[in-house]
Amino acid sequence: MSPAPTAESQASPLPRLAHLALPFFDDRHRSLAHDLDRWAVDALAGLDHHDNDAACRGLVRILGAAGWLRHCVPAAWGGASEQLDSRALVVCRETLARHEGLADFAFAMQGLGSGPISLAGSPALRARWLPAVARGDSIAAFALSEPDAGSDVAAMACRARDDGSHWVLDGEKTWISNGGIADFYCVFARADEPEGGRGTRGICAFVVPAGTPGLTVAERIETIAPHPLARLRFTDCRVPQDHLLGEVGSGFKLAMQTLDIFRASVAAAALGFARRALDEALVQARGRRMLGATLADLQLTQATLGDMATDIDAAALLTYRAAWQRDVLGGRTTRSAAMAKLVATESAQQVIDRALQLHGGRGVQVGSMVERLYREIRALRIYEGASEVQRLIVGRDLLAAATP
Ligand code: COS
Repeated sequence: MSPAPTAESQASPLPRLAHLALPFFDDRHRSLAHDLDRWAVDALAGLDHHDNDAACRGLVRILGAAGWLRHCVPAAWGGASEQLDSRALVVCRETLARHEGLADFAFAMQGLGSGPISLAGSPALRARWLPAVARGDSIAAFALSEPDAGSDVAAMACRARDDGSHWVLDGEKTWISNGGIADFYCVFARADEPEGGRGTRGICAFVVPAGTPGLTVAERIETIAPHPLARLRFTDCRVPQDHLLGEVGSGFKLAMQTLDIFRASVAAAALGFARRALDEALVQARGRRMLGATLADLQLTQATLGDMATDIDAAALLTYRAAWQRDVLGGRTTRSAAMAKLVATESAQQVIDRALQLHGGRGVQVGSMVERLYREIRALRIYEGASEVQRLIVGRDLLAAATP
């Protein structure tokens, strides 16, 4: 039996990128999207998902060799622009996610995992890791969450002790993307003992190279859309003093600043998945016959497609605004990034669910594109701050702004 037509096999290149004809972007962003989209058609076709570690390593390598990972680090260390360019990150993630979720993951983690070094690393740490991240020679990871401190970062228990010559880390980190395959981890741990065990002031950030004695992978974690993920254990894990990122106690703010940049890019990945779902839904609607017509002839289908496109555009405007605000207006973009992540991930879930419904039985068949998208999107409503956290951040920010 010949495979069902997919949006990929029927895509014409130009309308695919028409959504970037907006004032938020410069021509260089549009060119980037166009070039990456063309590259992805061949480079990502037929990716073998059987061994995710190998697939991920391979993706980092080819993304690096093709120059796309240069958008994950600043220019002074092999990057594409002076500072991390939020719109470039958004364009890359949206485009990659539309083609292949694991490629988006591999790209995103190079940025998030090295983000604290880009923002606060010493010249030596930057020179050691960032060019290698941009080339795809080193794999990065961001180790913030703990078994009992996911949304509530200030409740972290992982300890950092200064023994005079080294920082000594003890504790656990979990749900760490690239855990087990990363070459280094940006790890957050507390150097204080706050009353009640909760506080933000003593949190520090460190670079811990893989292979450092005392750092072990305690467990590999399987998820519904598999990617390398692990729980890490630190036992008397000693890193040199100069592996500290920024000042003692600046780790919480550094984590939040990193997330402020990358949350808008999570929104972009959700957009990429949603756009792919709409592409697939359009192919299905035009091709599938029922009740003596095509699905597309039915008003119910037309209304569904209308809802999907409208939700995507609304999410896109929030996402692009957040990235533009950071690049062009500067300052803190916590609120707009949170709004973008909240709306784009929640609405992408709905868009993909509608696409799956239009596919009927084929939609739940393992291996179909919409089935994959259905699994891919779910974690985005949780990682880098669950939807509930984004709502809380927006609400708090509103209240703070309204306080005389
Ligand atoms: N940028 C810079 N500084 C920030 C900041 C940001 N985005 N957000 C908070 N801060 C600062 C605050 O201004 C405050 O500074 P002062 O102590 O100088 O006043 C300090 O950090 C503490 O902030 P706050 O009181 O808001 O801390 P909370 O513990 O209440 O924060 C939330 C709670 C839920 C907002 C935080 O823990 C969070 O974002 N959690 C989600 C974490 C996440 O995304 N996890 C996923 C892991 S990566 S997959």
